[in-house]
Amino acid sequence: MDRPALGAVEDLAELANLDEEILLAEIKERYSRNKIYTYVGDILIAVNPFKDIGIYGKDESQRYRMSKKTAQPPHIFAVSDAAYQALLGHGGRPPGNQCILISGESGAGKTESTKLIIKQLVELCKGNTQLERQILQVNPLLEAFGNAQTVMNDNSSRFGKYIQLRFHSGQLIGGKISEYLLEKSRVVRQNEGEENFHIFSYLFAGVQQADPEGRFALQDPSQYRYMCHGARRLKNNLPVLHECFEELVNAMDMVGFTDDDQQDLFTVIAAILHLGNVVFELDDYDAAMVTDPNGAVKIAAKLLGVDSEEVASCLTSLVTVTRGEYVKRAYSVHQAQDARDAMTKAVYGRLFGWIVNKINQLLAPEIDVDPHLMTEIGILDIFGFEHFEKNSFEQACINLANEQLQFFFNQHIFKMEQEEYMKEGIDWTEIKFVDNKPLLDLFLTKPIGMLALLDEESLFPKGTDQSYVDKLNSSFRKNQYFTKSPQTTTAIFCISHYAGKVTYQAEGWLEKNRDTMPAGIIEVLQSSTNALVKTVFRAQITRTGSLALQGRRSTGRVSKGSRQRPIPSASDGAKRKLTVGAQFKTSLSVLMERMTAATPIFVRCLKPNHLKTADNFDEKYIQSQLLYTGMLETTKIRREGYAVRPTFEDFVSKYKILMCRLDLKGSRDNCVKILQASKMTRWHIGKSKVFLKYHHVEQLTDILDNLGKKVVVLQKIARGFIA
Ligand code: AD9
Ligand code: MG
Repeated sequence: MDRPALGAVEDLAELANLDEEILLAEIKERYSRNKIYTYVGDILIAVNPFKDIGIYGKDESQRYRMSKKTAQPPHIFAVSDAAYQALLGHGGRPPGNQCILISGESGAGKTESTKLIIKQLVELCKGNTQLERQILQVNPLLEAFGNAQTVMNDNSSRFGKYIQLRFHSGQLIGGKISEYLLEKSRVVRQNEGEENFHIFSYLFAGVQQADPEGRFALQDPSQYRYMCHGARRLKNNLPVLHECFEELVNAMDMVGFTDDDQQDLFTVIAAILHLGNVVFELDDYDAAMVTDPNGAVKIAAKLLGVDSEEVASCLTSLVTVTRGEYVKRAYSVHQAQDARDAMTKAVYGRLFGWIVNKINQLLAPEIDVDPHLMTEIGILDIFGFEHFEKNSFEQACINLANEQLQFFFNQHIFKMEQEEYMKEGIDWTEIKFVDNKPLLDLFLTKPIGMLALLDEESLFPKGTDQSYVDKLNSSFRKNQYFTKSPQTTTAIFCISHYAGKVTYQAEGWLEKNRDTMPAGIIEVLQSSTNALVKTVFRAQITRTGSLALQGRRSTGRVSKGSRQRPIPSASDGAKRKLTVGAQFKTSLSVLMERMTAATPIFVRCLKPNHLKTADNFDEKYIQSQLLYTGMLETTKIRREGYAVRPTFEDFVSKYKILMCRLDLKGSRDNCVKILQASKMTRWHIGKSKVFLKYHHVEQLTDILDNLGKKVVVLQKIARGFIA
């Protein structure tokens, strides 16, 4: 047989010869022809084109509606279609929850893919409902507050999200978002070449609409410390940013944020900008004081609806009660600056939590649906693997989340599948894969994983970033994934992640993990006259770090909840404030639990170059991504393996019609009879399951369809006779 032309094969699992070079050459050739999507069995590879290739219009949307996988070229819309069909129970499996897991490094195209998947899902179940219009606007809204320009991506997600779309009888009835670890530190500090969250630029560009009366007292963006890196780009891009502001307002209108909500949000953003400009100096007694009590602090306090002197006092001193007496301890200038930044981060973090909560209230299922009749498609879009010149606590958490996702992928694609072959007695040659479990253990094991040690050090009064690194150095001196710095006096260490070696600077980790608020500030903010500020600071923080609002406004929607384990909240007994690391660990495990309970569909995004440019395929860079994601092994297992594995009962119940016998029992023999009648080859029969390849399911569906057509014709003929 002739070898197909390079780039012509749409499913790499069909390639007869397979090695790393062939994989790379196929993907490269397809990319050069703007064919950015390629299948590896049921997994979709997507190479970021960094340009509009015009393949997401109405025509394509129509083409990938209840379509067969092999009938159309690979496409992200096909992923939505596959998930939707599986949700409804088409194609060899019982109906059930699905989850789409999108991975890839920062800037590889995960968020764009997420938006396209949701757009197509809405098209597939289109009922032209208000809810569908709301759901389409959720992403632009979240991106304004949660995304920012970084070195790796101009629209980088600085939080992870899991979007659950809920269905009843194939109709969209609600949605829920879970957010993971917003990078709050960005509000107060951005690295060289990076910017603050988009919302700050949008507010400057739309200030005339947002603040016609000039209450925000905003000056030129270059005047604000928190805008230090974005001010110049802002000025050069005003028309574009103004459009972004208008889009944001439209999105908020559409999702259901009232004018008051929007005004409150913008007010708090303006307050944060002023808060950043509060500076301190030492007074005659060597105590920190606000340099200009009538300046930035006054405007910020007014916008936050609190007393400016109280804010100034909380930022410059700590009041404790010892044996019934108030003791006031003055801060140094440095401590005052830290207190100011901690306050800003808390305000922004809670604001973001409030936005997510509000969206969830607005998208909660309106109708009273029995949770057992509700199915869902979850879409995971996390922050991609990051490796900057300087990597801090945020990068460690982001990279841990990516390790966890890679582990989940390995479990599903290699471990569980191969274990099933063994258990079911299928003749199988093991395909090896690189197991990253030791890396998860390095971070997560108790009591000596990196996060546990960080918690220990954070609670220890004398703990420092350096003492934490010293502990890491001694605990992991024999761990092959951990490398200590040759200079033991610097708080630096290296971790060999699945996606590459990353050097971490531990400076500030303890404080970031503790995430403490200046004493007294919470009380001050809880007494605010600004409704939003008051609400978010009266809310409880749950064990996963999200907000649990008390006395929330009723939306008139009734949510019956889901069958999943509810996320435990801090009010469930644990009064002690959890560290950021502990919250993140819990939210990761809840996420894994949810994903395990659903059928996963994987999308692997690849980034073709570091420059974010179109038509630029950096072979080495792509090759490294193929290597660390285990793409060659994945292709092999998809080529040799059996991706669909229904039980005898499920198989017979679905296909017994092919034998024209509705009373057929779900036995091994009956499965064999059906398979032989279908004239297919290369299937296998295990001890309790049938082992099928993807094309088998399509072939069986074709036979069923043809049979259905014949029945219709016969019915018509019969009716003709009777008439
Ligand atoms: V991060 O981990 O959040 O930093 P992502 O989410 O993987 O990252 P994103 O989806 O934001 O990356 O894509 C980065 C940029 O690539 C987008 O802003 C687009 O400019 C570009 N992109 C991505 N996918 C497509 C596409 N299918 N068509 C055109 C695309 N451009
Ligand atoms: Mg993203």
